[in-house]
Amino acid sequence: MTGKLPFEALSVDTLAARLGANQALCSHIGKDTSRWKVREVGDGNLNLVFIVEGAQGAAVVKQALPYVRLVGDSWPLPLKRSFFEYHALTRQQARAPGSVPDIHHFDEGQALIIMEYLSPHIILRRALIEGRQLPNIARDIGLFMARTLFRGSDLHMATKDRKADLALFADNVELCDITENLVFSDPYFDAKMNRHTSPQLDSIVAELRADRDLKVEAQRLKHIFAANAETLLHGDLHSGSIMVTEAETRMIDPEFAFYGPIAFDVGMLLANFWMAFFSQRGHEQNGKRDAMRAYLLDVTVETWSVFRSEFSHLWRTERTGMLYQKSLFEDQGDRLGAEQALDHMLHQIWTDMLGFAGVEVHRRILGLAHNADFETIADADLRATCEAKALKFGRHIAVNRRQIHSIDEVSKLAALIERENRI
Ligand code: SR1
Ligand code: MG
Repeated sequence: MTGKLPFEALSVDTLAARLGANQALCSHIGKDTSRWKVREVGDGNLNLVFIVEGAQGAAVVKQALPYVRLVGDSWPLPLKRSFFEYHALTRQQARAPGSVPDIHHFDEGQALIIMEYLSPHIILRRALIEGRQLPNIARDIGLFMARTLFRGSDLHMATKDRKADLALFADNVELCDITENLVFSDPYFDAKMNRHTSPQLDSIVAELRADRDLKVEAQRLKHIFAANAETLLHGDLHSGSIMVTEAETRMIDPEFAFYGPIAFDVGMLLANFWMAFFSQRGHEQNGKRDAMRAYLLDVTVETWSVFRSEFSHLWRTERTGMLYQKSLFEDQGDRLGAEQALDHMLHQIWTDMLGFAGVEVHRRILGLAHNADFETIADADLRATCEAKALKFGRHIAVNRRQIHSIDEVSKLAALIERENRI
């Protein structure tokens, strides 16, 4: 297959014939296509994902479709998202080595990426639903976020390179548009594709949509998201974009990558841990989940703490970009000035992170793209109880984000809301 052929979606039946001559794939799995076994395993909202096993190994073939898979061809979506995913993966690999799958091949015309098959990894969201406590995720994800977000910004990069990258990723318009609508606006009015657990949540949903403070805050956050081109974001860093084993953590799927605020990735990620926390009650039938709840709050505390300390370390050791130059601080013996600027920056990230987390929680319960943490709770009353608590929590951290000063305070709030009986 070459990039010059017209785009054609792969299928389980055509993949071996179409990719049988692909050197990169053959070198990883073996060239005898009669021994290839192909499975389509995509369970995300947008793309095809195949696992191809051959005599010598396995690989993943991910292909974009010209529409949103979740909705169908009534919602066209450009294939170029595969280009942004490929370029984001190469940058993440350079900035946080070992944190993403190895890339074997990229074909822009066919919008496909051939990459390392991660095994026995599973999707983090699934592990958390099953009640598994993974010991390394907070450290691994905290480091990934600090390294990619710091090293992709004007704190570290030569500004010429950053501006070139900014221009490259600025074309990821349609995927930004999805986030701008689905995260920041649609949950707060009766948008066409929204859905929620009904009738159980109807009155709460009506209250939230009439909540002026919340709507204003969501739009302030949307403004920050759209206007603060601070660093190269993963752009969709939720627990469905992370693969894990007991020992290893890898980030996948950065097709929403673009230059945006550092706090966005951090907020989206922590929101998904908080949603996992509030959903545990719905998964309790096979044993109590008290320890799992405590674990999840510990994970949020540790993730934030690792992020903070690695970001601070990079600030002190790799601040080579045009922002907060050492010539203004350390070189004049003013180390405290640099620390003051760092505190200021971390405070801003903290405050905005809480806001982004709050709206991410809301959109997963009120919008189009729900998450399995809640969706797999079959009893609608029980699901609504979990969701209502998460909605209340999300509203509190979004609207009061400037008055919340520590992650322990957020853990206490989550635990308090979880213990409340009434929704
Ligand atoms: C129409 S796409 C819906 C959601 O799926 C992706 O994973 C992103 O989270 C997006 O918002
Ligand atoms: Mg995805």
